[in-house]
Amino acid sequence: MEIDVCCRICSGRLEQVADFGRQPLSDAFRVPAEQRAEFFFRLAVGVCGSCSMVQLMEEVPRDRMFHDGYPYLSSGSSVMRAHFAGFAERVMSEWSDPFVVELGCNDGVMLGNLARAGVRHLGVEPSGGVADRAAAQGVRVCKEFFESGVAERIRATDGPADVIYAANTLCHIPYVGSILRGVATLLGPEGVFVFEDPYLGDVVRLTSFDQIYDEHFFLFSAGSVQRMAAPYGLELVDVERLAVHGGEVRYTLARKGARDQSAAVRELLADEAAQGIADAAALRAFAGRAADTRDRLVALLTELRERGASVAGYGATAKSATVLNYCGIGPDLIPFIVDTTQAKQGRLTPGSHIPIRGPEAFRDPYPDYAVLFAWNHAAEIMTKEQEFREAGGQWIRYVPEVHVA
Ligand code: JHZ
Ligand code: SAH
Ligand code: ZN
Repeated sequence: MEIDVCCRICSGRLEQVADFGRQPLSDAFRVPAEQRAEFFFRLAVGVCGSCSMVQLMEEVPRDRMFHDGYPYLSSGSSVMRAHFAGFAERVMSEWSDPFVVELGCNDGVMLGNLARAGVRHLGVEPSGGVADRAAAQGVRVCKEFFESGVAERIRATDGPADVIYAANTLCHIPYVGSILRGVATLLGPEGVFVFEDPYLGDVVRLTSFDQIYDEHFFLFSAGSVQRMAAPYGLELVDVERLAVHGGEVRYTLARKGARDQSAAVRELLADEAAQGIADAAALRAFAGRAADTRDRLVALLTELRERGASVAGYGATAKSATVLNYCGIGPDLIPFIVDTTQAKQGRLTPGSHIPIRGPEAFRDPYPDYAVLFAWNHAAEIMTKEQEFREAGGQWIRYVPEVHVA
């Protein structure tokens, strides 16, 4: 049954366009002996008829997702380490003696670069375990959820920020109004708020429905971001398409009137309008393609099991929770998943209860097929795992559609 849900940006009415059913917390990997019942919520997506923001219909309380045991480590990919080092380099070349604040700095993958260069900075990171890792490499970090009150305190003690940065964090925050109020408080007159998140256009184009899970509350587009920023005196002044994490956009906001809007913003806005990027009908079609992917993936894995082929999963991603639980895939179809994150190893995937093993299990011996759940890191993983292919192994991918290669 569909109930009336209001947009978290403008209070407009949401129209439901996709339903991925009952889902667990995507990053709640369970110890096998755990007796407590798992937390589930309804993963459905709606689009606002007024401001066009695409968002979840149900919110998961933030402390259930982000806590001292939060397992995701941003430094786990060499491509991402280089990506964030590149951003730090850019900040250092564009600003002299800046104050940089990062929301969701995780293990310090970006701020570590600024800390080593002696740039004044502060990370705001509520997940204690990853925040400790950032601190261990010299990052100044406060273990809190950023919101407007925290921004006021930082402004009072450290002064205005030149750059506020948030990678794969803003889209995680349903209470985004408090964040933007905080940004408006903390940002210096010429400062910029730069954030990057999965791009609605790429998710729809690639049918990457696994970008939708508890932590990804919003799916931004240039149009919805521009409308979201306006009430806080902020303007969208630049956008940049990023290839990382399966297709993202890096948005730059500045105080109204402080900077000119780039041609890239006008082009992306025009592009989105021409495509009808947030049309309910287009989003329903996307949901239909996701259902096709589910049916084909389950059919393929079932056939492989019947043929007696061996299958493993590669990358116990947060994204995989949506795939596994939406498809009803368990250890009968994928007996184990390998992952380099120590905190995930020896545990079970949420909801689907597939054991997670260290990367050495992959070649002991190689399976016949491997489902690439970390498909956004395909280039990095293919390079590292060339021997798997040479040994006759084949990758199973499901973005943009199910295929074996
Ligand atoms: P990866 C998380 O999503 C959660 P996930 C979060 N909501 C988000 O937005 C993004 O990150 C940024 C492993 N791995 O990056 C490490 C290998 O085993 O796709 C990770 O567990 N071998 C904050 O979890 C996982 O795969 C490898 O060679 O979907 C990758 O997770 C590499 C490169 C990774 O993000
Ligand atoms: N920036 C990193 C980390 C992304 S993980 C990267 O791109 O890889 C998202 C992080 O946001 C988590 O570490 C989580 O603890 C943090 N987070 C969630 N809500 C937050 C908030 N209100 N303020 C600051 N960080 C938050
Ligand atoms: Zn709205």
